[in-house]
Amino acid sequence: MSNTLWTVPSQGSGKIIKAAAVLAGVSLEQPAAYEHYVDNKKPEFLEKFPHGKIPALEEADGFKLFEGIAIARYIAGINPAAGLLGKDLQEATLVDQWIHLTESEVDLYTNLIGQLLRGFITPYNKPIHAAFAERQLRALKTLNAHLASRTFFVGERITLADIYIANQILRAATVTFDATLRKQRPHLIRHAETVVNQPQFKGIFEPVEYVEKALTYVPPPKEKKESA
Ligand SMILES: N[C@@H](CCC(=O)N[C@@H](CS)C(=O)NCC(=O)O)C(=O)O
Repeated sequence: MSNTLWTVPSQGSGKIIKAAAVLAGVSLEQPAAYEHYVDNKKPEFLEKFPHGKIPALEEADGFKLFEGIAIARYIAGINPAAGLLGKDLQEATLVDQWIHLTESEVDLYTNLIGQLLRGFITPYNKPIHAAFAERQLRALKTLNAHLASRTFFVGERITLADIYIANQILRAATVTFDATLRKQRPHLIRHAETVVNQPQFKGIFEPVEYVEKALTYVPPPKEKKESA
């Protein structure tokens, strides 16, 4: 089966899909040529993927899919023997549970805080920033506590939950999840490093720069008033 995956090397969801594909034994090809923010706006791309975003997947039989988690779950399910969705329906649902918690209560806030800090959401609002950070911390606490007595999130083998969560924890560690917080929740980094450093994932996850202190807002320099 030939699958084409549209992504870019820096895209987290693309890395998660590629890692799942490696463990599931599914081969993924790149599109012949793809320029992000150009080709995804073209009618031929929109005809296949109407939301106009990557990652996006097309199989040889014409089956098409977009949304990173949906693609990752599909790829992970192609080869049930790989165990990426657990061994039964209960484990598959636990995989979903941990992914969903991380998506909606860790990654969402890494994104929103990142957008506040970069001035993409204006005006900057300190109490909102603090509320987002607090909500994320609550989820990080839950995830960390679950790992205190386990190597992996569900069962005894790597599942899609581990791949997804490892990537999002490392991403948070570049914005909000700073040295003090990491020390208080040590299982998360131990787990994330274990997952991304699996020899099969070589070349997919690159090292990230952990922040020492959570990033803070730096107001843009005031424009000088022109003298009359
Ligand atoms: N909900 C989507 C979001 C994907 C997404 O935001 N992709 C960005 C990556 S930069 C994109 O393709 N943006 C292109 C655009 O907005 O035109 C998912 O989880 O896969």
